[in-house]
Amino acid sequence: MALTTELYPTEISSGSWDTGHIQGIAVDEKNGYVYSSFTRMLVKTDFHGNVLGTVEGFTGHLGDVDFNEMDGRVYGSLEYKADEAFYVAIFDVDNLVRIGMDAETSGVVTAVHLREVVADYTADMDSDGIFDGDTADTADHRYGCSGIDGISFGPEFGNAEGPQQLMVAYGIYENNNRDDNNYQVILQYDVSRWGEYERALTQVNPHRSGPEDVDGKYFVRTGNTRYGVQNLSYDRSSRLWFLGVYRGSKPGYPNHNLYIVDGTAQPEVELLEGQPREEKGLVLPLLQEGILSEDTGIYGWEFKADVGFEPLANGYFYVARNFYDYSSGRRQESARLELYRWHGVPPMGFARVSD
Ligand SMILES: [Ca+2]
Ligand SMILES: [Ca+2]
Ligand SMILES: [Ca+2]
Repeated sequence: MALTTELYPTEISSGSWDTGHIQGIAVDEKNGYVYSSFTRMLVKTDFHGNVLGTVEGFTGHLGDVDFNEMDGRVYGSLEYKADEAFYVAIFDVDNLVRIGMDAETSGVVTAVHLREVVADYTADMDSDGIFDGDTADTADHRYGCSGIDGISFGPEFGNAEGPQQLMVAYGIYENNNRDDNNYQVILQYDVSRWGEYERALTQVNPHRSGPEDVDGKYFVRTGNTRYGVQNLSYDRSSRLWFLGVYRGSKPGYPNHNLYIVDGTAQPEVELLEGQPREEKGLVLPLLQEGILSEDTGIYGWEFKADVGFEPLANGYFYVARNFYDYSSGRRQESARLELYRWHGVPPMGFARVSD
């Protein structure tokens, strides 16, 4: 059932599940579906929280998700760090019609491998001949890359009228002892050419079918965070990109939990600060609004946007609030989506919409 903005429920239950915590949400407004990633499963509900189906059996980490209005499918970031395999998982959600569908054998999921992420994740930055693997306590991982999480469709940066692209943000390890991890990193892909790469998910023997190169790579200077951009979202009405993060702890930085990029602002080629070798990159300026840290020039906001954050029409947003549900006698991961409206006044920028 399609909804008008007057009919958005002010709360939607995501259900309670034996899995990891909620990681991201995607909304198909036209058909009235909500998709929630719970780390090892994808849940499909309607706007009343009725569960319509699940995809289960992911052995990796399913992160943030977004709905592609062009092809009617859901795209999510999917990591297998031990295998050094990083994917965009693509869900054929029209066929997601029952609970307990299998990630590999149901035919609902295909995956496209992202070579660029492997190169940065596995970079031996101190050139000691050893890649230290999945740990934050190392000089390895270019830019501090821990993998991928935030994902969103939207126009190319600085070209808000342009065709939609898929943007995938890096996870970045929290490490206060290095200077090359103060940028968020966002990869751009034109998925209209991805048909040739899509393969079924093969988790025991991860396939490597995917584009050789990115279609864009951008840097946003926020200071270090804990695991980078958790939720990435583009809001058409404001033309803003929202980067929800787990707060970092690096001294000298403001360490906010939300940063915003103006989708109309032009990226500029700049020397990237703090890199071990001189390196230039396309840097995106932060929106020059919010809470300014005078020392660093970094603008940020204070709003939890890290486990599910999705722009709707006309300035409305659903934001996930995660909690444990003990009602079954055991601890289950649960969440509810709360309706907010963007007003742009710091520190939060948002007001709760209630009945
Ligand atoms: Ca090393
Ligand atoms: Ca996450
Ligand atoms: Ca997203």
